[in-house]
Amino acid sequence: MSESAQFTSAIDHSVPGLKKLIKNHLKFSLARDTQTASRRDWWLATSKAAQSLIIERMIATQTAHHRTNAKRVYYFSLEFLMGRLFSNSLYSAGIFDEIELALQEMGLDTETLRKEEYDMALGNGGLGRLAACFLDSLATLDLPAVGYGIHYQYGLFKQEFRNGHQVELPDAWLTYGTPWEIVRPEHSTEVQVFGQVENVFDDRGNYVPRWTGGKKILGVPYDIPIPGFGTNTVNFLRLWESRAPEEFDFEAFNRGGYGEAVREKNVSETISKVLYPNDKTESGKELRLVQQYFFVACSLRDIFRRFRKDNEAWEDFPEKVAIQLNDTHPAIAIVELLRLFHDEYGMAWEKAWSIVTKTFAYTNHTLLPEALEKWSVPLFQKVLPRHLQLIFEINKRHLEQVEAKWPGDVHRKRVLSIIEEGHVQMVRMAHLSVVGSFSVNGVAALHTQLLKAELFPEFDEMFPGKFNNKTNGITPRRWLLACNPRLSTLISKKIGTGWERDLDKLRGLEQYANDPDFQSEFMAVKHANKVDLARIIKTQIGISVNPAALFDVQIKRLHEYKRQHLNLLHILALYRRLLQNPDLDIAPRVFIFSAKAAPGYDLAKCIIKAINSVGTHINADKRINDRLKVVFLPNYRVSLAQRIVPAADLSEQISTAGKEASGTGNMKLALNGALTIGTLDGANVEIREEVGEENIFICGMTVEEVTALVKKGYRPHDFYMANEELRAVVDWIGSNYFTPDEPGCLRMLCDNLIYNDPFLVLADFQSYSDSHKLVDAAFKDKPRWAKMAIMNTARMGKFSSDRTIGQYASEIWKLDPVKV
Ligand code: H2P
Repeated sequence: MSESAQFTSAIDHSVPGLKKLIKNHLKFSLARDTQTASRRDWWLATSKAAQSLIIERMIATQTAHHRTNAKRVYYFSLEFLMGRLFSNSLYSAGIFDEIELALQEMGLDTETLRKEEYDMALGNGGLGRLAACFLDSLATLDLPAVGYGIHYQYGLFKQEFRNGHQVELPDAWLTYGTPWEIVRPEHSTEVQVFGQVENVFDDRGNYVPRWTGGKKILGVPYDIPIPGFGTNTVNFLRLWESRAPEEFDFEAFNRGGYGEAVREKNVSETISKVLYPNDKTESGKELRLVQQYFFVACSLRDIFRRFRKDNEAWEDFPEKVAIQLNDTHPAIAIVELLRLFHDEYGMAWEKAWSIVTKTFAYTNHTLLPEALEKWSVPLFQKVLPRHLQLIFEINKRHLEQVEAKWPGDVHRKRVLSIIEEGHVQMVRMAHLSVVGSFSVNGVAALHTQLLKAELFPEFDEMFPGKFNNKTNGITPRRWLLACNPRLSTLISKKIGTGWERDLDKLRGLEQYANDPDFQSEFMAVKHANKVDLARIIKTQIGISVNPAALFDVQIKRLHEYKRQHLNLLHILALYRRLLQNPDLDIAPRVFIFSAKAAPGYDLAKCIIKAINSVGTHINADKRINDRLKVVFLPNYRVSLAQRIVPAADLSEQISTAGKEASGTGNMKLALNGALTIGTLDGANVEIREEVGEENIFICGMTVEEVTALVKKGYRPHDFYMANEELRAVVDWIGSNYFTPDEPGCLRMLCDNLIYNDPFLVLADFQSYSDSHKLVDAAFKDKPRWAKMAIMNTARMGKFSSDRTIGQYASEIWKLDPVKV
């Protein structure tokens, strides 16, 4: 471990001290007095008070990292789904209780204030949220780290429903600024895109290719401090905003053309304008590539500057710098680093490439072919002409190695090539990432196994040992401590604190799983959380739900492979059973969905419409006596998840086996005492290992069964014909019964199921439906359910992102903590 720096705070952490600090911010930063301050003012002033403590530690941390010339990890990600930072900052600053008291004395509370904050929604789903959990763990484990990404002006779209259809609205989260970020104009940096490659004489008289004539863009960094929990370390997330290098063209302005004068500026600023939704459409491809290059190019320049402050020799670069690529989105960094060394610093190819391949590590998050990024060669030629040349050279050398290993093996060369041949040549970014990184990891054991066996078997053979697994995790600070104060308090009362930094401690709860008193306390917490959620549901969408019912939750991106429509088929089957047998004895259920569909993804949008229409119908049907309710909460986001997760009884994790790389919602829900109904997919497999078979409901086909069925030729129509109930509910969807005002609008979903069904929904229906009967029986047995729920919470220790990050640090990055 490196030497530690001294840290003493200049700020008074007592309740009176914090009260004064908040009031000072109200007055001097916001020009308000206590009489006229709005709730937002109080939230801002309290946030700024917390931020002062955090910043003090951030300065100390950065000094310590600099003084010890520590190795740092740089987490490159196009997405950081941070959510709200208020509660997290208070907990991490170690002043949550004091602030709560200080606010109380002024007639306020944290619960009301935190709602004033706009979610920082700079991500689509699991991948972006994982990055946010990782930042939290890195700081908590005292690991020197910087997150790098884009300062999007608009986050993921806001979702509304109109007549059950998704409508997308802009997410202008920055309109009134945020108290958490600090602009760093002094670290602005210039990069270029487009242009051409010319041969010129370098300063040693060599005639060499140079990238010239491109469009210049200025990157301006904004820093968000990332405080660790229970430690002084504060790392930061640095997000780049794009600007025009010159404010605007004065010459054009003087000629009278204001529009012309600011046009240049607008083009440059477009780059950091919007986060791309996880979309399948072709539109905006060029801009997306420019975004990717822009942020990695800025970040690498920033890393160079920091490295050069404390180091002389470039050979030492991998000793001081590890760069983790969060999916292939930042993979162009591999080529840019090579270009900087080789073209700009005149380093020989072999040496430059050797440093590059000791610096990068790549995380793969998906096996779905449509999600593996490819850029066409003509597009590359236009946006990054020199990089394209370098990619061809990297590929040439790579294929020479393939040839050396497997002489004459054309097939191997074709599958291993970074360039995909075809009508239009494509650059395979995943291949580039594998070739340019020293480590490639999957995000759950099963995923990594499939990564090696199915997606990259030839690469695994070529680079033995390069592939490894790092099962995902979630931060217990946000996903238990902050989101579920009732359960956190109960846990700490029972087994003491310390679990927030060592989640395995929750095992201490196991011994109380059969204790009737503890069971009733545990379930009382769940009930109170359900009452809260019921209130939110009522205010948001006007539906009354019974908190005693089973809350059955599916919250995640809307995607065909995640199979929200399988859930819907089961809801319809239950509804039909109740209509045909009104005395059917089932525990009342509330089905809760929340999800955004990518704007260009028609089938996903159709599934939303179907759930909403079926829900409206069922919720209004008096005959079933409130035994079923279907709720779709609009605008799914981190802060909403934080309200749903603590209130869930059942967690739906029903992707087709082999398709969900890991899942992290499964971990959040189980940690908060929800039981999982799920397929043997992603991290569900490991959750089952941890909680035990008796505490989880597993259903559906295994990966092997899926593979066998697809190989044999899957015909959904056969399953449809063979199962009367299934046929009835599928036909029901397609029949206009639920959408009389919009005939035909669910036809696409129905036809897709019967004639296409690429994710085998119909094949898994019966098993899923049977499994739900077991859920129903278990829920009616209150002590049994309570025991199972407690066991889930108690056995989630493995899924702390602290465990995950600990493994990345020791096994991939070789990174030591620095105590501040
Ligand atoms: C993805 C995968 C998840 C995985 C997550 C983080 C891309 O997230 O599909 O299985 O857990 O990355 O590794 P998501 O589907 O939630 O957007």
